[in-house]
Amino acid sequence: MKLYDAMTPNNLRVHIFLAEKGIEVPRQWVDVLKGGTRTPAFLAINSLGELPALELDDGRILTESVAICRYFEALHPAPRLLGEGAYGQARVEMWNRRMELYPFAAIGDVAQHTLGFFADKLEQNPDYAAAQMRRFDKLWAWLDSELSDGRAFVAGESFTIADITGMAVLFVCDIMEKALPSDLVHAKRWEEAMRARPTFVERMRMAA
Ligand SMILES: N[C@@H](CCC(=O)N[C@@H](CS)C(=O)NCC(=O)O)C(=O)O
Repeated sequence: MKLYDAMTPNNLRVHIFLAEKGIEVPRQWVDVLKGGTRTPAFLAINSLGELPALELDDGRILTESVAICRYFEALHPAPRLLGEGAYGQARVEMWNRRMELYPFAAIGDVAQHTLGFFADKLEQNPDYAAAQMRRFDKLWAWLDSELSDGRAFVAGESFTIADITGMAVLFVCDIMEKALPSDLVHAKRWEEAMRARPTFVERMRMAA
């Protein structure tokens, strides 16, 4: 088994997922900034030219960070990061989708429409980037209001993949030098807890 890896926001999701479960997987580092995801050899692994990708021992490939996480959850169920039981699993899915489709996608669009690295990948639009940043600010306030019920984690009282997707949001905010508002006390409480979590601290140390 081999994980095609780099210190990108989506790889961070898989890193944290594996680290929380204590799973070690051989990695092949891909130099994203030098175009390592855009070579014919890598496009044969993932035709979208994106990380992460997981190659199984028999050569089968899985891409999409959540699909890769789901594969490891099935192999190593404890601790459960995708929820437990019919309601629990659906609730974690709901919250992971919400975190992915709203704050992560919004700040991701800001990055993609701003950073030179993406200039040849999509038509960058600075006005759209600014609008997505305003959208992100509203979504962070929405998350704050959701967390005002005092729950410890995004999907409830245990740490799940929904928090991990939130950590990826924090990582992109750091890359974009976007400070999160300190007056949103519930979102701030959650943010501080995530930034103090050993698996996140370790990944940030590796990224530095
Ligand atoms: N939906 C995909 C998104 C993957 C993705 O956007 N990967 C980025 C890094 S966060 C990438 O590899 N970009 C390389 C490139 O654009 O060349 C997933 O979750 O795996």
